[in-house]
Amino acid sequence: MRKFWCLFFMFWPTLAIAVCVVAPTNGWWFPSVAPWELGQQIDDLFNLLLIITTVVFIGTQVALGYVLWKGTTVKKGGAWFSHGSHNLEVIWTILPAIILLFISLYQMDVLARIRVMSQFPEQARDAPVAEVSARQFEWRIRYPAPGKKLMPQPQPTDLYTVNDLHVPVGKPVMIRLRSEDVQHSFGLPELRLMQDAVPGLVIPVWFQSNTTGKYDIVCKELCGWGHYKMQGELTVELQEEYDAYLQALQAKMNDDGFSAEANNAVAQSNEE
Ligand SMILES: [Cu+2]
Repeated sequence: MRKFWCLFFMFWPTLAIAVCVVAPTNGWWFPSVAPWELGQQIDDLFNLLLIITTVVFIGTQVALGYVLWKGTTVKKGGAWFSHGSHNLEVIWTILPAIILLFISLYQMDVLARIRVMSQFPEQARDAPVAEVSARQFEWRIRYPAPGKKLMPQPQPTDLYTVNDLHVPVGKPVMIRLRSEDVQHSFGLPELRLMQDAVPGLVIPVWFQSNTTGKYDIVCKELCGWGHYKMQGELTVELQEEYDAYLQALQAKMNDDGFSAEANNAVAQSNEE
């Protein structure tokens, strides 16, 4: 019976590792990374952390399995006790400390490029393409009118969409991320990007896609009952298509009688 329990407890970590090994080839892994340098670097960082944790996981599970198996052969009354090993404790304190220190230093450069605004590409920093406001349960998007700059405060000429973000291909773009109610998280899985949207803060986020196409925008923070349906679409298109899109959006809003007053009303309700 003791052998059964030993095998039972060892079965689960073995199964977990087996699933992880076959996952990438079965499409149970991340979507493939969009072609941009920082996305690839984030992916590489993730893989490095995965390798480190996998090695540690296998090591500890093998040690656990060894101890369990040894325990199955102990005769009644034959158990031995240990008061621990000073040397072992020093090793398993210092070794993780060194690994954690290495990780924290190693990832600093990539983290700074994503998070620190002074490290953003100048082109993106100077001209945010849109303001994305998360709210239960949608992404509200405010663009400046064609040829205008996005201002911190909503302008009468601004253009609005919901769950539909367009950006030009091949150049760094920046959005201003806000939340109108609770905490959300703006996620672009294919670009390996994730940023919390925090009420009361305007957080700059930059990214770049070097191929045209459509990507998912998902909420990565449980934000209420409708969290699951908080999905948008990122369309990366040629500069001409992007310009035409904004023109068409402007024409549509004019046709719909989406006047400056109405715009202001939306803007004000956004502010509340
Ligand atoms: Cu959300």
